[in-house]
Amino acid sequence: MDLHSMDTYIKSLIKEAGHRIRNSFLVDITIETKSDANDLVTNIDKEIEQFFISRIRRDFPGHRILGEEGFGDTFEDLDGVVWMLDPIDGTMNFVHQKRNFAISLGIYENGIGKLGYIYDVVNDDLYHGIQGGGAYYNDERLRPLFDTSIEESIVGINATWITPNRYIDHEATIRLVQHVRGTRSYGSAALELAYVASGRMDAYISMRLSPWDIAGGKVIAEEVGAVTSNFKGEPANLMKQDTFIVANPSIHHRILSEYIRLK
Ligand code: 2AM
Ligand code: CA
Ligand code: CA
Ligand code: CA
Repeated sequence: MDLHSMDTYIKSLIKEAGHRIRNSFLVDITIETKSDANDLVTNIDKEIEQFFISRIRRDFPGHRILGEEGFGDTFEDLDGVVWMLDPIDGTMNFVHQKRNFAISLGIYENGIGKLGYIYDVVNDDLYHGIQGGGAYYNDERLRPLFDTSIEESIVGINATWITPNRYIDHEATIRLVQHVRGTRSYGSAALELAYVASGRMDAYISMRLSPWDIAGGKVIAEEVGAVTSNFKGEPANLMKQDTFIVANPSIHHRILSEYIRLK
């Protein structure tokens, strides 16, 4: 795979998709629910996924596509080149806020992340990473992350973490909220990964993410030295839904060992 020519192609594809999403603000959209009443999907999520798939199938017929909305291929393994796409990450924000959502795309070869893209559509901000070639914010190279401490950190965390829930002991995460400098919750896993990679936040934790949520951001984050894993500290599995943390390397272990207690 020629990463440089792929990168040029993908950037133009993503910008075109972003243009289509911005245009959708001018027309009525159809909103449906998926697993529950707050799990939203729109016709735009589906149309954008289909737009990517038609281009990828035309221009890269040997590649496979894993898309959140299910128009791509089904997977038993990650052999060959696989595009992992979330056409709109943060659909609730897309519907309600008209901001704070992103296109998230990762290109993997035999399970290894090669290229990663997170496009903040409304702000026209593109984060991308090239394996071994660095991470970028609007084509400006991002610096490797500096060491930090829990006490000086801003952590991306959802309010459900500090309410009783079936995944984790919320008393432990209440202590995390008390010990860190601040918390944020943007409602787009991909954007939160981009913020950790660009040093705007120091960690982001989620109880349940899917491969398309993290595929692009993992490549970008790892290029600046951020650590990604599940809550057991194992590498993120790109075949299934799992817990997820991305963090500055100096606080990754401490968050997992002191502040996240799995039930
Ligand atoms: P989505 O908007 O693409 O569905 C919201 O906190 C974040 O979690 C978003 O990145 C959202 O992605 C993701 N997410 C993953 N699974 C979800 C689910 N079942 N319901 C709602 N958001 C989900
Ligand atoms: Ca969704
Ligand atoms: Ca998502
Ligand atoms: Ca989505």
